Amino acid sequence: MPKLLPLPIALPILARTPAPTPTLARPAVQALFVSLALFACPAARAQSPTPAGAQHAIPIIFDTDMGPDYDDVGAIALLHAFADSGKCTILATMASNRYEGVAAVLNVFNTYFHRPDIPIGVPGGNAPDIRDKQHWTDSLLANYPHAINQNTDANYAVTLYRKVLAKQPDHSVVIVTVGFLTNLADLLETNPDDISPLDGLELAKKKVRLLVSMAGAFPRGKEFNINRDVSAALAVSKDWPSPIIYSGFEIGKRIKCGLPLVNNNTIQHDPVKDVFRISIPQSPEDAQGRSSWDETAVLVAINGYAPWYSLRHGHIVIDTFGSNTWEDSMDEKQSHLVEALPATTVQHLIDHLMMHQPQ
Ligand SMILES: [Ca+2]
Repeated sequence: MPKLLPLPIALPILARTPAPTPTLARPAVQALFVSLALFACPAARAQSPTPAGAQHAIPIIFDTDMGPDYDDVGAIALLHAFADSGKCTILATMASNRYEGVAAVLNVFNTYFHRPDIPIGVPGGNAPDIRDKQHWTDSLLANYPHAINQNTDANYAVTLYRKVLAKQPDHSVVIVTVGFLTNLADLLETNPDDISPLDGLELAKKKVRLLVSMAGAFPRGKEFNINRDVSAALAVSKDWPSPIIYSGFEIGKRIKCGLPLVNNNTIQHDPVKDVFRISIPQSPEDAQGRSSWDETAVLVAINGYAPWYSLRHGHIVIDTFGSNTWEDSMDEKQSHLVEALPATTVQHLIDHLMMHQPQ
């Protein structure tokens, strides 16, 4: 399923964002060190030791539609690779897609990477219900262990968000969404309860440091994650209290990943490899690898945006039909990524991290 939907007549053809961007606000040295350290490892196993002086492990919540596209699979592989390197602690994995089996698929990956007990959330009935056309989810559920079988075995995502956030230090949590904004919009609507005396907006304001979201297209477009739950994307874009970094459609589109993993004969019985092995041959447009929208969001959420990207500050403007534009402003909490290094640089990094094997 294409990530970019047909544009309405009123919008011009999508063009890449020009890059008159502000100077990077944080040092690029740490992120560059990490990328070079990763490339220095000759084995398939992606060792990425936390450099001396690096910050503590980032508490992170991963919110994904886990299909219909399969870049979500690359994204969760990166997430666990970073967790194994000590760069993040995975607090929860949330689904924003309610097809039956999505919780079990998340549990497959968490189990494979030796974290079977990571809490899993599933959305409410207002969420999209969209399966993968390549049937990689069916293959995973048939071939890999998972203690969770039904979505009803998992938590309600909004309740899990409240529980997880309530226990974390103030302004510490990073949320990365690579699917619909359904759960976050629903969280904002929650009232005080026995989990927290704060409503959803105040809880997010107190606990969340950063939201990184693969959503939108810049400077304008009509993108899948926004279009499939427009009301949620609108609510989050207007009311979400923490800084937001958007990774737009144009960022991941040209980053084609997966072939080195598929062609690596030393890696066997790996669910990440299986998904790319099954799916790449089914689409001619994936002949050079699958576009890596979701992986970029995880990379930025954990490693920061530099040196690969700079930020363009302002705010996203979403219309009721699911199209978006961008308005520049240096005062805004929102920003979107702008390419600062060639897409192939990120491609090599993502390809390497996707070959990470569980520790
Ligand atoms: Ca996704």
